[in-house]
Amino acid sequence: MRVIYSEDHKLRDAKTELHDGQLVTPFEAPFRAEWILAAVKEAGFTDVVAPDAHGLETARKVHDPAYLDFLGVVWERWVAAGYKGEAIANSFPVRRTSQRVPDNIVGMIGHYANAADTSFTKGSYEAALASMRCALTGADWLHAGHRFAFALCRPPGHHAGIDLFGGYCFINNAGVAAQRLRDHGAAKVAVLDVDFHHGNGTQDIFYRRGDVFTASLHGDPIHAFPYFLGHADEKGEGNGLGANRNYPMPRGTPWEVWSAALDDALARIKLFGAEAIVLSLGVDTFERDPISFFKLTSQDFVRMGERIAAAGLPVLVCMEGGYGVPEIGPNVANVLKGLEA
Ligand code: OKS
Ligand code: ZN
Repeated sequence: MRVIYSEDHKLRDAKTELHDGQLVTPFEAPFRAEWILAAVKEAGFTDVVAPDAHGLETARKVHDPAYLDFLGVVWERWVAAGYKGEAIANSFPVRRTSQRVPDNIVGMIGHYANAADTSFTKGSYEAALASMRCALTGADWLHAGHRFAFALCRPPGHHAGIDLFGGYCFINNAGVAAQRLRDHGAAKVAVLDVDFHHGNGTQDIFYRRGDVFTASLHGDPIHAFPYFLGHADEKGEGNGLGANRNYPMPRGTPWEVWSAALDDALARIKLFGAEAIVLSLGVDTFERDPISFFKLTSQDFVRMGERIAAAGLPVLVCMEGGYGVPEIGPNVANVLKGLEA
């Protein structure tokens, strides 16, 4: 298992997250990647490399190029406007409003945001690029004939849509990696999202495409972020009809229920004919995660890896969520152990 990790994740070190009516220190913080890196090394995954110097060519195939341009300039525009704090969207295009992009930076950031929790800060763009490069380097590792890679992506990516950031995500690392695998010649690819939260960005990117199957297991959006997407009746459109599958689950969901959904998703990925799986791995399904409500145990993460490996496909693991508790590291390492078992 090759691990791809960049120190540049530390450039994303926001001080504010709008959470339950207060500006708090973000859950998605640099210590997460440090703890995960330490735990996977400790578990024997010592083949750790830095990402290759990829540009934005692949990202431009899954994101709106104007959105990527926005990510590159938003911080300097915010500073030039004279604002002192971190850049936070507070006004959004919603029902019955124009989708024209405002020139005003407050309007522009609202246009490109799907939530106000995620502050944009100095260094966030550079960190997001490094995170994307980890995923791309992992995709290249699979293309070179290897069965597994772990892209230790930070910031995460699965809430980043075609032209939207939020939920701690800016560039959809898993989506970019899936595109890279397609460009390398894989006719069909699957993105399997096991993070506690629905992969709304990934779904958005591939919803009308028949070449990339997307499946997400998550807290029911009636109760959980991202609230507005992730229901079981969202099955894809046009060429993508039948290539999206959602498994919303209730509070307190344990392994027995969760793993039945996993088995169904894996069966459909096989039936679809995917040649590789990009695994959006969040360990916020853990029973003591501070912002989620499933009941997976540390041992369940080993089983998760084993079941996914049993599908017999190459797997690129991309890091998504998992917060607060020291178990995030061991839980990630357990998935990797299960994959290689
Ligand atoms: C509100 C918290 C919003 C939850 C964001 C979820 C991020 C995540 N302050 N996505 O997978 O873990
Ligand atoms: Zn999550």
